[in-house]
Amino acid sequence: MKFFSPAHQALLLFLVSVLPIHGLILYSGDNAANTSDPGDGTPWEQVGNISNGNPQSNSSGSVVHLRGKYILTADHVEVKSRVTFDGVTFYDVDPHFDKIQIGAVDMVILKLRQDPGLDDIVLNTSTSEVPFGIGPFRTEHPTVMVGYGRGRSSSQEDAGDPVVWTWGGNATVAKRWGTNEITSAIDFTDGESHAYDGLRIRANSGEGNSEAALAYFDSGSALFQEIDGQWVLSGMATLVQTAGSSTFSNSGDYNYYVRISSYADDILAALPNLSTYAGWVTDNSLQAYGDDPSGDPDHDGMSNFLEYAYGTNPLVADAHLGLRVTCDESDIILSWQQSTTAAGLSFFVQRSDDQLATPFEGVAFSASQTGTGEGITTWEVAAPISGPASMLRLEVVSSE
Ligand SMILES: [Ca+2]
Ligand SMILES: [Ca+2]
Ligand SMILES: [Ca+2]
Repeated sequence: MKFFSPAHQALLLFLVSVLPIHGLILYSGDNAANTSDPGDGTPWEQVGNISNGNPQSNSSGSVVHLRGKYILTADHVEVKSRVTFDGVTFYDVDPHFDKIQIGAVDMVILKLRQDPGLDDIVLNTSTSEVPFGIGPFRTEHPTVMVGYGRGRSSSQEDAGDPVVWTWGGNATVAKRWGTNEITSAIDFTDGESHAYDGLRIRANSGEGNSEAALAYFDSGSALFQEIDGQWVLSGMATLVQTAGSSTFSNSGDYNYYVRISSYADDILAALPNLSTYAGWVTDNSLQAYGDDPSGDPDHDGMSNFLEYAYGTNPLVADAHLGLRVTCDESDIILSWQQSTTAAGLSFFVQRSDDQLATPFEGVAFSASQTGTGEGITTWEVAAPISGPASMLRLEVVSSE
């Protein structure tokens, strides 16, 4: 593909300027406990809640941020319109993106309209999630559950012995963390056509107040582990052993997660490749608005291809971020930003000294990088003014 910046059409010399499932239940039972970042490196900020805008009243489950605009949740979680990671800022779920199920796993990828600006999650690829060895030789990784669902019933004051906390009532939906330990890896089927490699945890007594179990709206929530000094996503919550309550004892309730290490490659392969035009089209849901490279659905004068190359938004009029032109006494100065994600692009400055009567030719001006930004770099070329009327243009060529 090859495109020219439309700004060249007005680029006459001497122009001064051209426009150019369910919250965690804690063993301690406290509905208000563990509702802020544990501060141990757990990727707390990456877990959110999916709702129609009010997690307290219309939540359907939890989500885990993957990278960019993409999130994971359980297939059985109803897709609703909004996601929040902090209860303050809400992001629209993109209705033009068809959720991607990973095989027969109770796990899907959804897409947000906007990038929440969170770090990329690290998916666990090690099969050492399950503790091994016995006694003093036992090895286990620090394991933290983070869910954004409803806590225990606030009307229940005594959990009894063994400890049985009931869910729901007028408990609040909030992000919570708890600790646990993986007991085993299992082949799992749920009777609803899902079959997958799973991980199992057990709600135990005697493991401290932060020992936790899944509850309402924790489906799609995260099981993080610190493995070899790095916090990774080892599990995504799918099921609990009993609904409506959590039993903590030596043989307490089981909770189930998708074993991420079995599917890390599949998850990453399912995401669009943002270094290609086709992947960028998917990322921007341009199929719904017109994805032709020469199209201009936001009517800002920049084609979709140039928006891809410049790293601008194809659905927002932001042509001021594309090619800009200024002059000083001796030079025309072209400046622009370009995407650092798009691959195989080359940018060439070309000149015609006779108002298009002669063909444009490449000129030997080397662009210098003037800065970096979120996903972009900025560039500038100073071209000496010569002749009575010259035109410059920027050619953008893709190797695709
Ligand atoms: Ca346990
Ligand atoms: Ca446009
Ligand atoms: Ca635009």
